[in-house]
Amino acid sequence: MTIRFVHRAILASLIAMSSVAQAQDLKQTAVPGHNTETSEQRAARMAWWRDARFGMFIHWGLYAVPAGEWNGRKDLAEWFMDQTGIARADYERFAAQFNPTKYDPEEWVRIAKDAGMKYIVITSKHHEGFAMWDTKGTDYNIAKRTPYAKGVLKPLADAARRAGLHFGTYYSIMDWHDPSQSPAQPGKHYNPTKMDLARKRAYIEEMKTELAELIRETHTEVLWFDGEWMDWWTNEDGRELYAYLRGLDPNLIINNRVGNSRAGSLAGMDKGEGVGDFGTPEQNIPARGFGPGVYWETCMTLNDHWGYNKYDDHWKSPAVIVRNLVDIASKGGNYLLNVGPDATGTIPAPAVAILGDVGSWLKVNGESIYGTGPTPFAGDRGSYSKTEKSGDGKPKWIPRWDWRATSKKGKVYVHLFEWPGKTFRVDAGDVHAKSAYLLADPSHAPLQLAQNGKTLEVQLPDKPLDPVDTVLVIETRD
Ligand code: FHN
Repeated sequence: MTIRFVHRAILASLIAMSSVAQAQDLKQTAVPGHNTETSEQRAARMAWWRDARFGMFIHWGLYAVPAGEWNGRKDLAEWFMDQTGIARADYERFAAQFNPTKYDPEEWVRIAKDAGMKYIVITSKHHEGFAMWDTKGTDYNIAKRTPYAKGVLKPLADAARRAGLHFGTYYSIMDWHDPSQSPAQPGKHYNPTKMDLARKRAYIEEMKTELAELIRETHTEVLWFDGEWMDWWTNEDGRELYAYLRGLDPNLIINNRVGNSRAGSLAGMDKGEGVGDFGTPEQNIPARGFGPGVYWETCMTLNDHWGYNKYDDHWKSPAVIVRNLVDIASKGGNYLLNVGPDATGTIPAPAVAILGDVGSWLKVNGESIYGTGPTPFAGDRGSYSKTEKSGDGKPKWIPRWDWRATSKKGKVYVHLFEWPGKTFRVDAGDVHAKSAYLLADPSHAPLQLAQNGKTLEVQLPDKPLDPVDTVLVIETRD
């Protein structure tokens, strides 16, 4: 599904208005008989994921074969079946053409690691219903139906772990191929599918079989559900599935799309009581964070498609990606950035180049991202207008883009996107500064710093060390 980037500020403020209240619910995801987990235990289970901050999303499936093109259309990708209304039997033919001989899981992991990403989440089964491993749940899978004749998930999981990265799997609840579900408009659109309720239990058991295999065979650490917005999938179904999966692996981390509490909203946070461990804003960055104890992760395309589209060269720049990552970390969230490999098993070269540049920035400035907490300052994300109102009559949120902050015990990292000139001045709030230096300056030469009550001033050199983001480190007494 292509989403051209609307003006970031408009989208952020629209979403901001609705997200805060929703986030509170994620804290109380109670699952009967399973939720004896204290918030400390939960924090421990989520620790690696929260500290990682940056991951690679991989959308790969049969839709890579047509590469975005069909009957003159060039805007297609993983929603090929729904956008063309093609019959299942015709779409199945792409399986015979799917033979990714260039697939090199070590190379994919190298690209992710070089980009500074700490975990990988790959589509095990997208809406098309095609399984990327040799599952007993359906014979509509890569081992049974393609000339490649073997799964691609376990080799990637093993390569990721050899490189010290964590591994997760995306799984769609909606299945455009499964006979239990029928297209919304036959011949036109599959989404949102209708479920034959007499076959729902059997489909859920099939899902459990497949998910248990993913846990057992790939030791997936994150289950990234999606395609949950149909009326036949309920929060109760989500709670049951969540308890079943955490029963199989108590360390599992499961997103909030296991339930049906987003109401399909791209804001990605739960409306009312939710299920799952983290919220999933999609193609947007919330205006502010959601406070301690609320986990969330923005997922985003690197161009305009999740799946491979050979015509899509609307790539985001490394600067945009770095600043998105910083913006998200400053609000206490994670960033899951997507690539869509082609049918040969190759990640597009422009994506590899952009990720390489992002990785270069993280090689110098990684400590200001990994394992950090949100900003301790009030003003870096923006402020409420004293005059303008937004749609709901509340003061309008005016985001700012010149700097952000992340924090760790004893340190605050000020990310300067725009150089403030000779002096960086900020209302320090509860921060008590003792010294400052620039992170990219290997000598960490001390900068002149003065704090008079809440006003903190740091004298800066004339020019930034990095035009994308120069990190000013403030060491604190806290
Ligand atoms: O329909 C999917 C889409 O193809 C893609 O997988 C994204 C990724 O988060 N999720 C759904 C749209 O919300």
